[in-house]
Amino acid sequence: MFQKGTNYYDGIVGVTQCEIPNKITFLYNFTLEQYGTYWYHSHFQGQIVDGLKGPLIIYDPKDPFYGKYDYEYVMTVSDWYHTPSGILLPLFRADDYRGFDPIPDSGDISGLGQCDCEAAPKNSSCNPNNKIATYVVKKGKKYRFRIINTSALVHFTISIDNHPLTIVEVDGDYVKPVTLNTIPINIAQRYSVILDANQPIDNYKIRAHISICTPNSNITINYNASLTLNYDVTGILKYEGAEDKLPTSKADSLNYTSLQCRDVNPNILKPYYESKVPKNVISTYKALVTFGALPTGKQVALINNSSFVPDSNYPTNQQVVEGVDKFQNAQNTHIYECKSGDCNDAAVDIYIINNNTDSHPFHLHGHVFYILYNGENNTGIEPPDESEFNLKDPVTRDVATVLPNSTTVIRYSVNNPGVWFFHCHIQWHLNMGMAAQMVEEPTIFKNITKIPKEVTGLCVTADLANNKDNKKTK
Ligand SMILES: [Cu+2]
Repeated sequence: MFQKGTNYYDGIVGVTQCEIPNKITFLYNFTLEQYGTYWYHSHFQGQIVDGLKGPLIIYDPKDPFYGKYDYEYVMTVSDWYHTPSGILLPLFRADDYRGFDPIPDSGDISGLGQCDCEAAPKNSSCNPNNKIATYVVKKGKKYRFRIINTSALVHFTISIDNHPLTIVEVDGDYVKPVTLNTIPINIAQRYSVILDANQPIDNYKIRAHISICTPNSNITINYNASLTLNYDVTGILKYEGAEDKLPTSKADSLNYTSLQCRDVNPNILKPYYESKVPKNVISTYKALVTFGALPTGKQVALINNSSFVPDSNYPTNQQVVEGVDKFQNAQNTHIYECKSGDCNDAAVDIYIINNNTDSHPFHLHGHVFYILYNGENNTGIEPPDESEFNLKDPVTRDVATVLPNSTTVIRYSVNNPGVWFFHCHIQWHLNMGMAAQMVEEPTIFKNITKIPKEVTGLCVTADLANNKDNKKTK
């Protein structure tokens, strides 16, 4: 969300607040300036893995697609770990761990998934007879599905047999309708699609295919799950009047292999409302994304050779407000202010230069960005040719996938003073430090911001709670 004027309610430990201690209630109180399909989730430790997340839908009274559909559904797709993050994360972040990202045990559609319980981790709860996510439709009606990928690790390709899907919204912004049979959706991305229930009354398969876009090896945590995981998560599109039985429909053209770990081609998405790409680029941030190791041997993710470590007791935005203007390397700060030219037209370019074989869904807080350039597979880290940038009609998003050994270039308007988190949305990569902080207009931010006591108070409370815990263990 934009969080204009309320950067301190953006929810990131070490960036905009201290953690909320156990048993403390904290109210996020902010003004909405956006409409569309969003979701809320924790970024603290591995809480997202344990399910601390949910959809957040904001209805637009002037939605241009009202009247183009009759009903709507929210459909989340996600991976699911049967082992709590409290066990997974310490194993994953141990100095001597040499495997890759922990593998989920199953996938689900709107919280319902099927799992081979024989293969589930011992002592984990597993229901072999879970219901299948079912969406009931009436023949002759049209439905808007708001699809959200709330995973920790995996990418999905989604299709519904015999039903093409017309995209009308991407990450909260409307686009000119585009009809596809299969929708690739990376972590944290959202699509609204319109489905026409114009087929014979029957049950049709919803197919949500899992792709793991990072390598694994037999020393990866939960590696066995990669062998037993059901990569084809299914749901049912059930017409009213259809029998209660499993669908026997066939996939019409399930062409997911070419879409795995990718976005919907940004070149086919066009903004619904004309918008002018800002031209006064006041700052360019070249973010080289790599993996490496600390002297201790601990594996880390790096941006420009620095692994992000949050200052959990003194959030960056509080530091800026108190006049701090120099930050440690591990803070991965990028600071910019508009000092010349038309500041209403000011913009920042981020080159996400991916120098490894994973693909990464990068997310920027506080903004939507234009996708100027989406590099293709394995073209290396050479700088992209600026003449290929789309400055005319690029789609806006807030999560973009950067492909393996490729560069993606995004641009956003400098219109929201604050400290904005920029990070890979693969939870495990975030835990490894694949993140940076955009310090936007610090002078203005300092002058206009008074951080509420409830927010700064969290730091004191967290301190007290930690001290108490320390005493207990002594
Ligand atoms: Cu990543």
